[in-house]
Amino acid sequence: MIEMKVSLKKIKKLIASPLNDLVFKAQKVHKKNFKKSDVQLASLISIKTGSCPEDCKYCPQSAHYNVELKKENLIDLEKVKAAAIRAKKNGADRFCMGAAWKKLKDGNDLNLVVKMIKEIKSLNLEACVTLGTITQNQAKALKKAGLDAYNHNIDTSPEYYGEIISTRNFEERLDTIKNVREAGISVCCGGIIGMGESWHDRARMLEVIANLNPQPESVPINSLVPVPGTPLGNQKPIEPIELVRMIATARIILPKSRIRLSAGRKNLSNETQILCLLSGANSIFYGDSLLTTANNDMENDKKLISSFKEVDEKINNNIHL
Ligand code: SAM
Ligand code: DTB
Ligand code: SF4
Repeated sequence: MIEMKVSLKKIKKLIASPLNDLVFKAQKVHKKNFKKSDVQLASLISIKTGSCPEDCKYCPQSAHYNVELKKENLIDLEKVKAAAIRAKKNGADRFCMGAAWKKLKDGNDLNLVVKMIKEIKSLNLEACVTLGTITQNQAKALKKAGLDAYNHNIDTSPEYYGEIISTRNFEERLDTIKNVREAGISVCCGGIIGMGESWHDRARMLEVIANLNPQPESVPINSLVPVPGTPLGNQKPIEPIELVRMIATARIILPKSRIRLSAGRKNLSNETQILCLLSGANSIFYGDSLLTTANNDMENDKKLISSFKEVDEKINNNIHL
């Protein structure tokens, strides 16, 4: 297979193109690659909360900052099972478990996570975990348990990475992604906007993601949730259209990936969210909370998805004319 490189120049040209051209292009790519109005609902649970040794400046779970947070050791299987059953009843398709670890430990932690994955799979949900750095053998064990996807974000550009995290480097992130891929688990890899990065950094982040070979099946685009007590707690929110530009560009250069409109939806109007879905996002995090912060109301989300489907149908059938 010939590897097609997505160039930084192309990405920058897309991101900066007139909004209607960008969104139109993204819609064409989207319609070619996905069934219309297919929006996956992914629910999240934090299985181990806070006291993380890493110093990610955006993260309320880092032990380096003074954040009001209920810390919790690895929770038990029954709690996960109950949450997954609830998520399924509420209509979720995918269940993602996150742990505030630098790396996964063999023994009790790995064994319990394996049991959790089996439980999720027995409910016929897609299973995703995000547990920090993992080794080749751990990736194999997670795959054997039935894990569908592993989330490991690069978060920002390689150049800006050091401004945001000092306790690990960018290359280590790529190593774990490689271990996940080689074990046959699908890759979920995205990042965050709104951390003070430039448009160059945003384009570079997309460049790295789009040139993973094969491309990640799933790409979460998070907007920073500024949490008081973290170094980015006072960060100014992004303009909603900046997010639309990121999503539409991601859709074009990652034509077959599921682009996830992720953290930060609480600050977005319904209209902005619909515009994100029309620009190529085809998943949201769904449920009362993200990992440690609040998420949008589920009833409102159900209404949002049905208004999106309505608008999308109209566009498909040209009855808006
Ligand atoms: N500890 C593991 C790791 O960092 O890979 C897994 C959990 S970590 C919380 C998962 C992802 O959540 C991060 O990579 C980051 O992209 C996102 N995240 C964390 N805090 C956030 C915030 N305040 N706003 C937006 N995204 C955030
Ligand atoms: C991802 O990219 N975003 C989700 C999921 N992967 C694990 C996490 C968002 C966390 C937002 C802050 C919080 O709730 O702690
Ligand atoms: Fe720890 Fe992950 Fe938060 Fe970084 S993003 S502090 S690694 S939980």
